[in-house]
Amino acid sequence: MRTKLFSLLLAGCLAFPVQAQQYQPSEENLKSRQEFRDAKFGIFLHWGLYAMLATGEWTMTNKNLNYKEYAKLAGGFYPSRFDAARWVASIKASGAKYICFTSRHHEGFSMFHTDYSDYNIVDATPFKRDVLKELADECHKQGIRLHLYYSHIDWYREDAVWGRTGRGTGRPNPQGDWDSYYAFMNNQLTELLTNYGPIGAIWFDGLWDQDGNPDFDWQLDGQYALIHRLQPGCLVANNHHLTPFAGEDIQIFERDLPGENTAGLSGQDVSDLPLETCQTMNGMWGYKIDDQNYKSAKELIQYLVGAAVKDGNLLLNIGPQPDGELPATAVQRLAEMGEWMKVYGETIYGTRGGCVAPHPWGGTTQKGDKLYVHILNLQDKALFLPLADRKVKKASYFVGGKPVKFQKNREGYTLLLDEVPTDIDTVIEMELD
Ligand code: JFZ
Repeated sequence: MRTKLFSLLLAGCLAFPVQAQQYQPSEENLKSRQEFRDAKFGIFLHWGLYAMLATGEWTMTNKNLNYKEYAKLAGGFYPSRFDAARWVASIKASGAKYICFTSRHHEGFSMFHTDYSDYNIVDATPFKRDVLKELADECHKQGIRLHLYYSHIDWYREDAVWGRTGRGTGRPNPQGDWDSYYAFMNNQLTELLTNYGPIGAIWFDGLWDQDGNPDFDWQLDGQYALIHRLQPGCLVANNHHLTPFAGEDIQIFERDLPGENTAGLSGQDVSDLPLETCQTMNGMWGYKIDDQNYKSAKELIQYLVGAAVKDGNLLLNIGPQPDGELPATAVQRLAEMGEWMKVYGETIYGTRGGCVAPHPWGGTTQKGDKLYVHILNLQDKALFLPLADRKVKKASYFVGGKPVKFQKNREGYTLLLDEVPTDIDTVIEMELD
C-alpha cells in the first residue's frame, strides 16, 4: 500500500514537474502580456554568419558543412554598413512595436558578446562590435521593444546533444554533454537578460529537433524560472509547434495564422495565451540572395489584419544582408505597411479579436463597444454579420466617416455598402450597445 502510494506520488511529480505546476505569472508578466497583445505587429530579424552564404539559415546542416570550416566564416564577417539606428528607424516606420532578433541561431554563432564562448561577433570577427548591444540601445532610445530569439539547437558545439538536424557537421560526439550545454545556455540567457536592458521576450526554437526522442528532457522549467527571475516581465515563448507548456507566456505559430495549418507546422490547439504568428516577407528567414519572391504590400497588410481578427500578432521576418543592410525591397514594404498603419492603426493596435468570428470575407477587431469590421475579400455590396444578441447603434466607413445603412434581421445585421469593396481592407466602424 505504502509503495503504491509512493509510486502514485512519484508518477504525479513526473507528470507535473514541480515548477510547471507552480507557475503563476507575476503581475509584471501579466502586464507585459497585455502590452504584447496591444502591440499586434513585430519584425523578426534572422541574422548570423549564414547571411554570407546567402542561402538561408539552414545551409550549415543542409549542405553538411564541417563545423570547423564553417566557423572560418567569422574571420571574414565585416558588415560594414550595419547601422542599428537606421534598422530601428526603418522598422519603426512600418508601425511595428517590437523587434525579435536572433541572438544565436542553430549555426551556434553568438551575435552578441558572450563570456562563455569565443565564437561570437566581438571575439571572432574583424568587426568586433556587439551588434546586439547597438541594437538594444537603439531600440530603447527609439522606444521599441526588443525580443530575443534563442536556439535550443547548436550545430557547432561539441556538447550539444544531436537531434535530427546538424548530424553531418563533423562533430565527434552525438551524445554531447547535456549538463555542460544546459549550463552554457543558461549562462548566455543570464547575459542576455542582464546586459541589454529590458527584454520583452525570449523566443526559443529547436525543441522539435528531438521529436524522434520524446523522452528527451530539455529541463525547460529551470530555464523558464531563470528568465522570470531575472526579468519578471520577460515573456517566455517557444516555437515547439505544440500546445503551450507551463511557464510559457505566449503561444507561437509558424507560417500560419492561429487555427490554420497550410504549412504543416501548426496543428496544435489555440490556447488562451497571447498569440503570435511568424511569417516570412519573401520565402526564407535568413538572407537568400536569389529569393526576390516578396509578398506584396497588400498581402502583408491583409496578413497582419488576418492575425488581428484572429486575436493574434504578426511577427514578420526580414533577413539582413551580409553587409549589414536590410534588403531594399523589405525596407520598401515596411514603409508601405507604415503608410497603411498610420491611417488604420486605431483599428488594429490595442484591439482584440472581435465578437464576429473570422470569415472568408475578413473578420472583426474590437475595443470596448467599438467593433471594426475588416472586409478583405467580398464580391457583394451586402454583408451579413451574425450579431443577434447585440444592438448596433451606428455603422460608418472608418475612413471618411460616411454612414453605412444596415438592416436588422433575426440572426443579426446586414450592412448595405455603397459599392463592392475594392480596398486592401475596407473598414466599417460599428458602435454596439
Ligand atoms: C524554425 C527555424 O528552424 C527556422 O530557421 C526559423 O528560425 C523559424 C522561425 O523557426 O523553423 C522550423 C522549425 C521546425 C522545422 C522547420 C523549420 N521542422 O520541424 O522541420
